[in-house]
Amino acid sequence: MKPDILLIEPMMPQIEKALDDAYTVHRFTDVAALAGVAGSIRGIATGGGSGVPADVMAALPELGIIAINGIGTDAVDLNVARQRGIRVTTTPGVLTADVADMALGLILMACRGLGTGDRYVRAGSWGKAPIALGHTVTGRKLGILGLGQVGRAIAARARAFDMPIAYHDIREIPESGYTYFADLTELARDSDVLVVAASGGAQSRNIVDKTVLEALGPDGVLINVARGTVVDEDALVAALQAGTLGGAGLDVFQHEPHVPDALKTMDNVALQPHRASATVETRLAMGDLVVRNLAAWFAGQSLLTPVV
Ligand code: 8YV
Repeated sequence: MKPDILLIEPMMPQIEKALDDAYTVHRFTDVAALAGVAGSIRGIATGGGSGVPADVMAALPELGIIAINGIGTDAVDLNVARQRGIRVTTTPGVLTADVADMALGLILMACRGLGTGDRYVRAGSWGKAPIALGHTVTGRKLGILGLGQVGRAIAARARAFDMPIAYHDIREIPESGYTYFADLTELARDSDVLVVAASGGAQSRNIVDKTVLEALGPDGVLINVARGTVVDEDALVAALQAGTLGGAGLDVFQHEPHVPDALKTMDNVALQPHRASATVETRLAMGDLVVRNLAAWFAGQSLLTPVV
């Protein structure tokens, strides 16, 4: 008999097939629908943004492993997992390059107005109406909030654009060679572009606040490829509306899939639907890690990429 697992977020067809081959996969709709099967579910596959709602975790007494198809653990209560002896895995490494590429893409979109130009051509405005000039990316000062694997990959790419690089993190990372700011507001004041690459969760909630955005300033650009919760979204919208912040490039939001309407009307803002890791190649590699971590746990073997 195949073991029962719960799939909270859809994955690529090849990955779902591998799961279906090995398990009886219950596709999540709501917690009430779990009533008949809750007692037999021992594993969960989920996304970094979706995580595992607390009531779902509480409803599964036999749960032993949560395999996250992503690197963010902020939507899974790791303390409860530890207390209950539930293992948790993520997919580190395989998505770093794509997420960093997205950060650079958003910098180019926001500064050079690539979305604006695309809309202008499609609307047939070329030759009929003027279009605003963009701003140079090369040489602009880059601040990175969170110098983990993704932050460093963003820095490596930005160096090819001759961008001087500084960062803020919980602690200095001297071997990085980049300029450290112990204070996030000071980093923002020193930066032309501030990229958020920090983990979500209680410790980082709304740390990019009104003060930080003001320090970034009317010519500054905020990029977020991490978690919407790191940025005070109301303060961000207010700063963009007031012109105290120059622009933004956002892949993540506080209440996905909700995006504040005000942002959708702004030409100095580039928007993406949380898809920094959404390439065929990376999603296959991520899915493969999910499948192999689940298989290892059900076989009683060492997990490949555990966080708990
Ligand atoms: C994915 C993410 O989009 O890595 C994460 O934590 O949020 C993203 O890579 C997500 O995990 C898929 O739902």
